[in-house]
Amino acid sequence: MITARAHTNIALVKYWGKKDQQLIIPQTDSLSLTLSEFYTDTGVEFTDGLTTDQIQIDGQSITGHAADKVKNFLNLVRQISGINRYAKVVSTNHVPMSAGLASSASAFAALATAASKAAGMNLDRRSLSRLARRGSGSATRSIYGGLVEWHRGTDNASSFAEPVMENLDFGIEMIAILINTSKKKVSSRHGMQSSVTSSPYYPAWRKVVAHDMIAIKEAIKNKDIDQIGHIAEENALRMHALTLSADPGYTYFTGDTIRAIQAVNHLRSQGISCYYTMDAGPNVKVIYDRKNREKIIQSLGEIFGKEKLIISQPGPGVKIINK
Ligand code: 2P0
Repeated sequence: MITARAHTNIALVKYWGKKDQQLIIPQTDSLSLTLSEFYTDTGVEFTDGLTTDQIQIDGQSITGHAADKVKNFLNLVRQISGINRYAKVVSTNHVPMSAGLASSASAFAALATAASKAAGMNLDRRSLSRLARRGSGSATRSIYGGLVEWHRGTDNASSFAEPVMENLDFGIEMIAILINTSKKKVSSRHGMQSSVTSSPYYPAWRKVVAHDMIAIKEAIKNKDIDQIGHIAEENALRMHALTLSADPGYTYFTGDTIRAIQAVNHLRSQGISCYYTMDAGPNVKVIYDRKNREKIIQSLGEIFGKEKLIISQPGPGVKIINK
């Protein structure tokens, strides 16, 4: 069995919409930070004697929609590699306190890496990034560590990620505030498509991302955490405006999401710089310079409880962790 470890990522410039739903070609570029604290280990073995793929996640055999997504992905790997055996897949999510932050990004980045290797292929990172993309868009970026850009491209060959800065030495850090860990009502896949087809703001979003990609790469070059955080915060709010402006409109925010936003704004008004971002769920992630960590923990801990705060550093790219 070949086992790979991939870390999840938080988008600072978000991916929210596909141009090609089959190949998962996005409407826009995006840029993320890979995170040290949240990762998935996935083992894959193609063996004789199986009559179907066997998939186990966190100790449970899975069936239904989640299993179908994995089987479709394994079909793709079989098609590319020419292998004709079924696979045994064993996957474990490492997320502190079973926080509900497990993500398809780390899952499909680990699966792409383990399955392609188990099928006898030796793919380079760019090819792994393309392959991971076919499982889930955000997985495209989780092949690499640090700050990572996904070029939207126009076809399978041109849509892949690459690192912007892999080893980060300028103190950027993130706290995840665990607000609600129950399963979301609107999946990202459905939600983003609804935004593409029904939000009148979608054309403006494409322009926002084109602008933010240039600005954030400049901020990264300057190692300017305030500028990175500011761009990420505005980009997140504008992504969430696409959910509110869809038909039917919806939101991933809860009351506690707003409370967290207000808490970050309050910290900033006190001269402690930190910035928020949210994905397709209510949890809020706070980006800041690690020199401000204690003050931020103190303040957010008073509101949410320190046990609800998880600190994460920038994380590494995908690795095979056995032979
Ligand atoms: C992102 N998100 O850039 C954005 C921001 C959530 C909000 O990518 O349909 O699970 O599998 O390609 O990657 C979540 O969507 O969606 C996501 P699919 P995915 O990280």
